[in-house]
This record gives sequence, C-alpha cells and structure tokens, in this order.
Amino acid sequence: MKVAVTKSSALIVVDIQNDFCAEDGALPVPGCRSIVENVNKYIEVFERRGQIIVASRDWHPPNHISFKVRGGPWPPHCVQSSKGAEFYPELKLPKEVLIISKGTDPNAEAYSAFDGTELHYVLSKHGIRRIFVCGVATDYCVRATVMDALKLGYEVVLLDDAVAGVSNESSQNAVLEMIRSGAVLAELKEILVE
Ligand code: VGL
Ligand code: ZN
Repeated sequence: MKVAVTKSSALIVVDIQNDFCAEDGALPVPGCRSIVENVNKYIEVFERRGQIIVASRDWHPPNHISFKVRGGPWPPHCVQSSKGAEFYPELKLPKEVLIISKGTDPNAEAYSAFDGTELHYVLSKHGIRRIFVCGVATDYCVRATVMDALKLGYEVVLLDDAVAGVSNESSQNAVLEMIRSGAVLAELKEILVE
C-alpha cells in the first residue's frame, strides 16, 4: 500500500535503547540491531520534510514494578540514567527530536508511549493526525503505543520493515491485532514524500 507523509504526520521511534538493542543489553530484543538502518532512513525522510519526530524511551526507576524482584516479568532494564537506558548509539536522532520518557512510576507498568506522558497533548497541539510507528518491541511497547493511538483517533501506519519483537509468535499476533483495530502496514518503498 502506498501511504503519504502529510503535513499532519509524525514519526514515533519506540524504545531503541541499549538494553533492548546492544549485544550486552539487559533485555535483548532479537532483530533490534537489524532494524536500526531502516529506522534511520525513516528519520531522514521525516527530518527532510520537517515533520515531528518522537523518540520514546523506557525510563524506569530502580524499583520498577515490572522487575522480577517485585514479581514482574522482566529483569531490571532501562533504569533511569543508566547506560542501558541510553539510546542505542547507531540510532541517528535529529537534534529537534521530542523525547518521551515512559514507565517512570515505580508502581505502574506503562508499555505505551501515550501512557502517563504528554505525547497526545503535544501531537494534538501540532495538528498531528497520522502517526508512523517503528522500533521495539512489536509485541509490547510498539503494540501498546499503536493500540492507544488508534483509540485516540490517530491514523496509524506500522512500519513493517522497522519493527522487531521479543517473540515471533506474539509479534505476529500483535501485528494481526493492530491491523484488525485499524492500523495499516507499510514499508520504506511504499512511503510517498512529495
Ligand atoms: C518493553 C518489555 C519491558 C518494550 C519495555 O519497549 O517493548 N518491553 N519494557
Ligand atoms: Zn520496561
């Protein structure tokens, strides 16, 4: 499907951080490093056109509820101000990037970049109606971000050649769920920029 980057479009890059992407990351997402090249290409497209680029980051306090010591499913990861929480160095973020930190409440899991953040406020203030989503993990934060965006009334384009998930099966299910809920899939060669 061909889809246009319009004046009311924004790019959302989800959680390309060391703990998910680096070889020695605390919670490696398979395939994360292999999507970074395409993510950078999308960033270039939006930057050249002057469209808003958002980078979300998982930004947990050291005692976050999602960590195993507190009965959660995950090893400690993306702890605020740690090396693991930094953006993966090969990700080429523009200097005007809008950084959205999420998962900052010690007692609440927040997979979605809209959950407890100013993202919806900022995007609506700029008249954004269509968002293009890439990053990790397809089956967690990408999925939650896309589902929230659809509920909030955005048109959502999932950038299929620039997402990676924790597990194949749950990622495939997540993609189907996003499509059923109204998201469309596109890849780099289908993006129209006038
Ligand atoms: C994520 C697991 C735990 C993600 C964040 O960014 O998808 N996954 N925290
Ligand atoms: Zn997390």
